Amino acid sequence: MQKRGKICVIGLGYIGLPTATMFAVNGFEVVGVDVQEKVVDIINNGGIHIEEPGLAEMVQGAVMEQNLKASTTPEEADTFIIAVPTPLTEVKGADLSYVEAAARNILPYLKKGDLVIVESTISPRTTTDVVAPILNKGNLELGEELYLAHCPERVLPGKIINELTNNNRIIGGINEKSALKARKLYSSFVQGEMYLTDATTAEMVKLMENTYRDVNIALANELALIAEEIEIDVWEAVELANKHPRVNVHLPGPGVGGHCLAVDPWFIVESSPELAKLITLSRNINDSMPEYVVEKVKSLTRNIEEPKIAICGITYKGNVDDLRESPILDVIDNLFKDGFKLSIHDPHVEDSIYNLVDLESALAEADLILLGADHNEFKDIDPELAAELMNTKKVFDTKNIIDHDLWQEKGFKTYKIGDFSNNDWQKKYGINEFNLQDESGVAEA
Ligand code: SAJ
Repeated sequence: MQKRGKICVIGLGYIGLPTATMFAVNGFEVVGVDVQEKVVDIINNGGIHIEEPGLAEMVQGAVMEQNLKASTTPEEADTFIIAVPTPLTEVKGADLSYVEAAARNILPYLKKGDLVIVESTISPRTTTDVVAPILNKGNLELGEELYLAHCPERVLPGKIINELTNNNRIIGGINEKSALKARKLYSSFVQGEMYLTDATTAEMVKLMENTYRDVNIALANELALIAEEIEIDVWEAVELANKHPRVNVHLPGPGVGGHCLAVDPWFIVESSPELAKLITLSRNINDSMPEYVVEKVKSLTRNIEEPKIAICGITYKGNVDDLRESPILDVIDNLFKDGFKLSIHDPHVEDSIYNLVDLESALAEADLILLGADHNEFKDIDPELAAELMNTKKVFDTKNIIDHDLWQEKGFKTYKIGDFSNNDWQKKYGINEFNLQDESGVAEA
């Protein structure tokens, strides 16, 4: 079959691999480039190294049909898509070194008429002030002979294939010709609307989307703590508030993780530190949630000698295998430092660092289950089985996923973030007074 063109995708991670695959199954010849040889080998053998529903079959098919291959070096192509990570620097700025390296690496392979697209999330003005100057070092006139656009990815891990197809897309060109060329490319599979703008606006749109969500989650977390103080259940209150047609309060949780919400707002703070007051405060509120969880765990186990905590779910959110910026990892580190015995279970993660065990081993002789991620599997944990295995029947459900009535019927004390009603220890002692003793002088759990 006649190919629609050749695409070279730099970076085969959570965004690069699904994007490369979508183009490959839609008529393009695609070479995906990654610095990790292991990743390249896995893909060339038709496998995948990340968890994403529907992706494995697509990669396998595309590799078998020879529409997709992986390599450690770029090749000549008509389009180059940069989808490498932009981590936080130590001072919470955007580390653009991978984007810069990718732009430098493709330079020798660029020819007249090619299009370069940056999909990585980048700080304001990176396309024009960082990427363009690198590409300008070649002998092609940018905007006339070589086209450049920023088309931020906006897909939700766990739903990437569907969202790549159906989401609206922002196309930010360094000039109109670049934007039009990029739109034509994505129209090969994107069914959502495509909105053309300039590159800097596109950069800011992407950052604004994740900042909007982060700020709203910070609000939900703040409201959760207030709910405990005024003795109501925040989950019920949020549900009722959201009955209003113009209100969408987000949900509280153990913190905000992932490589997007916990990172992107800092890029705005870095570029406008004096002005980004609310954004900074929200980041700090969300970053303080793991500490709150640790304090609660201490409080809930304070009269148990050498309590064992069964931590279920360590990913940054449910039904993914991604540990990046996961707030539960902070919780684990702190509980570990405080000398707690921990047994850790996560059916989505293969990792040697955390000594992961199966569910039953995790629950055996535990004094508290700490549910840290809303994996579907956890909704079905049988409280009777848990009761048989555990020493103390307590669950702290940070994502509010279990059926609390059912667990309570089976003799468990269940706890949520932002809920006063189940927290009988609080009724007695007041919300922030951890480690207090009851009238008899015996510390209560
Ligand atoms: N979370 C809450 N409360 C909520 C919603 C989420 O505490 O009400 C937490 C989650 O548990 C998780 C974190 O926030 O720790 C982030 O999860 P998420 O599902 O909100 O987002 P991500 O990081 O998986 O993906 C986001 C998406 N952005 C938006 O929805 C605006 C996605 O569309 C982006 O493509 C992605 O960031 C990205 O790559 O930037």
